Amino acid sequence: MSTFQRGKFIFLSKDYYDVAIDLIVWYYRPPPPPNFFDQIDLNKDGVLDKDEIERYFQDLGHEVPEQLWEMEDKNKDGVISWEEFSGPKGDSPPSVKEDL
Ligand SMILES: [Ca+2]
Ligand SMILES: [Ca+2]
Repeated sequence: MSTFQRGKFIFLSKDYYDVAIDLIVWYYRPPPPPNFFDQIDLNKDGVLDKDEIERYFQDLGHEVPEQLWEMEDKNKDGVISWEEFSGPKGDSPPSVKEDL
């Protein structure tokens, strides 16, 4: 009787253990969101400048699209900020230390 209960207890524990492992694996799996902004922003200053955009399209073997700056640089300051960028860019702006 006591042996049976002991065995059952171990069986249940292993089940819970497996579920816990599954949850941990699920929780810590690397997130796969594409973040083009981060890829293009080579100097990691939180904005995309002309050099970075040109280099990015050069690597792709394409010309920089004519309307790109018109469409993306909404405030016309010559750089594309994370807020302005319309492509995949992750969930939050890059952590850049800025003067407040
Ligand atoms: Ca940059
Ligand atoms: Ca801008």
